[in-house]
Amino acid sequence: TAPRTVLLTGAAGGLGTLMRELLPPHGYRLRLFDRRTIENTDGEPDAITAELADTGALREAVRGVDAIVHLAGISLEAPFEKILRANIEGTYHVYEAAREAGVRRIVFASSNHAVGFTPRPADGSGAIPVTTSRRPDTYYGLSKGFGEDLASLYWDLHGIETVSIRIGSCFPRPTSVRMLSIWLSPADCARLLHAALTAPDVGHTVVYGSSANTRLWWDLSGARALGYAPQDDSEPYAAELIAAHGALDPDNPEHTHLGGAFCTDPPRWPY
Ligand code: NAI
Ligand code: 15L
Repeated sequence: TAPRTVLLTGAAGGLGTLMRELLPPHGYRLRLFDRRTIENTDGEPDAITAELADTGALREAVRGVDAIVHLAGISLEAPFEKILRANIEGTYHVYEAAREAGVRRIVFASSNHAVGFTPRPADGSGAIPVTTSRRPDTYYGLSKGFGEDLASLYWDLHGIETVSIRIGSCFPRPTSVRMLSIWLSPADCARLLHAALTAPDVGHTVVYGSSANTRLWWDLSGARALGYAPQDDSEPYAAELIAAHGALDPDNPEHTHLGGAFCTDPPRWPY
């Protein structure tokens, strides 16, 4: 069958850059969207440089696509007004463009920070359910809760299906002890996006996004139910990271909640 055409917003970002490599082998042709110029688009002429606030550009971007993977937005803490424009209004514009164009499936990059003030469970317990109450740790996390609810509304009202993935930490390798529990390897991220794009009848489904980590903090069964079969585990990095940084310390506020430092001194969006 022909590759499905997917609009990838946030394509110039860290995750977007990784997914540009890792999604096409699963059978996708990507159209790219970002406010920043997307580098090295030789084989991918289908790249649009625009703000999410540019509804005309978004309307063009969604035309003819089968689905949207919505990664664009502020990915760290920022003043409320900036979060409002990029993440809250921006995500609304994406859903409106999808509705107008008849796009039936969106994958929304939610975040662990939607529930970041949830106390950290025991390593490996997988104890945090997807139904746990929202406990955002930042305006950033709050905006991700908004995105999940917007997805729910557009399913109930307009029949647009969404998988909201509360991503842990998706980077080429884990770089902190906390990440041993919530790491999502880039290859597993592509597997999870593929599952979220192809699973039937998802309505609006919220799942956690991580690899099959030995020290897992949350319940991965929702993601697995979509057909996701993670292949990676952060455990091979554990000894080195614990030697460098020390084990999780129950007296360190950065280590007592799922959101880590976002609960105490969140990293700030630099732009
Ligand atoms: P990133 O900050 O590297 O990339 C975000 C991209 O969105 C940037 O290229 C930026 O230019 C673009 N963008 C921001 N505001 C925009 C706007 N108003 N209009 C158009 N483009 C805009 O972030 P990263 O790490 O690639 O994350 C991608 C998505 O996944 C974000 O939504 C983030 O919140 C979410 N996420 C990422 C996690 C991770 O571990 N990388 C963890 C949890 C969630
Ligand atoms: C996120 O939501 C951020 O976008 C990402 O940069 C990481 O900080 C990640 O969470 C995390 O919690 O490690």
